[in-house]
Amino acid sequence: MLSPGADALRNHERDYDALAERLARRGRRAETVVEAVGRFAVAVPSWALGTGGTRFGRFPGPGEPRTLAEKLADAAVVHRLTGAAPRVSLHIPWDEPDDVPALRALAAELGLGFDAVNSNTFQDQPGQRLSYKLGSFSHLDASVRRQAVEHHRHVIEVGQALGADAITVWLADGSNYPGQMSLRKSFERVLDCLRDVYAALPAGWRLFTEHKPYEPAFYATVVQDWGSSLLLAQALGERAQCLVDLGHHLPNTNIELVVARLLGAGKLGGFHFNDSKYGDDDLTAGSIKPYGLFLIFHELVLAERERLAGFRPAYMIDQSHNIKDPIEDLLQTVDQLQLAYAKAQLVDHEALAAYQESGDVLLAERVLKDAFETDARPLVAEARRRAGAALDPVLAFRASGYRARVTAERIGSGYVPPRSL
Ligand code: PSV
Ligand code: MN
Repeated sequence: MLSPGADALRNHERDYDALAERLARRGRRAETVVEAVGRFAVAVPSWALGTGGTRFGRFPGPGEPRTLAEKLADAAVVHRLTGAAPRVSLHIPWDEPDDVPALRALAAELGLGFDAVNSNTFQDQPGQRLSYKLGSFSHLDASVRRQAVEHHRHVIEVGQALGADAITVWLADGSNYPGQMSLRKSFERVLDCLRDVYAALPAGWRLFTEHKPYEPAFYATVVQDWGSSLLLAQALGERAQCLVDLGHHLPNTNIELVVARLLGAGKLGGFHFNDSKYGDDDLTAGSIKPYGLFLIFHELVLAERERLAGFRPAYMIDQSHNIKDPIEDLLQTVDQLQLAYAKAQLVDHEALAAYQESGDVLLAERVLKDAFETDARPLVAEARRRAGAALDPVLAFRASGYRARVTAERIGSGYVPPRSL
């Protein structure tokens, strides 16, 4: 247990008791929510532990991890302080392990495991034989497609050796101009290649198809929307499901509705959590549209309560930490996800169903608002306290001196102290 200090603990207990009493008056049990939050877990992406880059440059912070082992050490801190981030999602080849058994042993020592592995056929790698400039799975040249499939087989092998049980496939394939490629046939070629990858899945593995409307293919992306993603998952088979990255939607898309549709089809495989204002901004989850995040979790909690067939979502983060300390940003993110989940647990489902039935629009909406507007932070803090984690992960991290310690150790991490702020 991370000692929060006597005052902080006493204040927390008072806040928790007051909230529990208030909730009891509304017929909700604080205990039930705390237990549910205690079971919530989300994977940390290996690529988010270093500072992200923009087209304007990359500004690494002090003490950045230089190696995959150092990334795991940082991920373990996120887990220790939140109690909710026990797995890491690797991106290959960005984080290709050179000694897989050693990495697996190190992860186990740190109390970590591995979640879905991510492939990369959206960038040409040094020494790569054939270029993906004009696509990977959708490429007209069969040898390029074969190379891309081979890469996926390799990613699965690495994942299997690490104890992962899923692969997420995001393709940048598409076109920048009308006429560049056949809209129909490019999709068929992608499906053909995915069939090969699907056939290579080890027992118990799932394949997640991740869509994105644009970037880098600005005219027509092959897997551009949840409809295309669903077509692929349905054509592939039971172990293929769709992954929803919250930043991969055109402006104003009703993402909770997309989630509901995929749930209804038994094809909701998982999430890449983040938030955005304009596009695929990869900002901290809950930082821009917290009500939207809550409504997504409301759909997930409904599915959980109804024990929906095939409901086993893989929760992962996919963010780019450009100007915040990556560890702190991840701590803030996990906290926001725990909070949205806790609030969704506070919904009075019986009342909601009754208002829906009687057509009382205003009170039905108010049930959701009541849950969303409840300050659920003491419930989340209590779940973390019981897990031996921190009441306030960001403050605990700052107080721990971890960043200063690793800054002294990680010589050559690329950090250049600013001349002035
Ligand atoms: C693409 O924008 C994406 O969301 C995919 O999940 C990638 O694997 C990840 O970001 C990193 O580029
Ligand atoms: Mn993503």
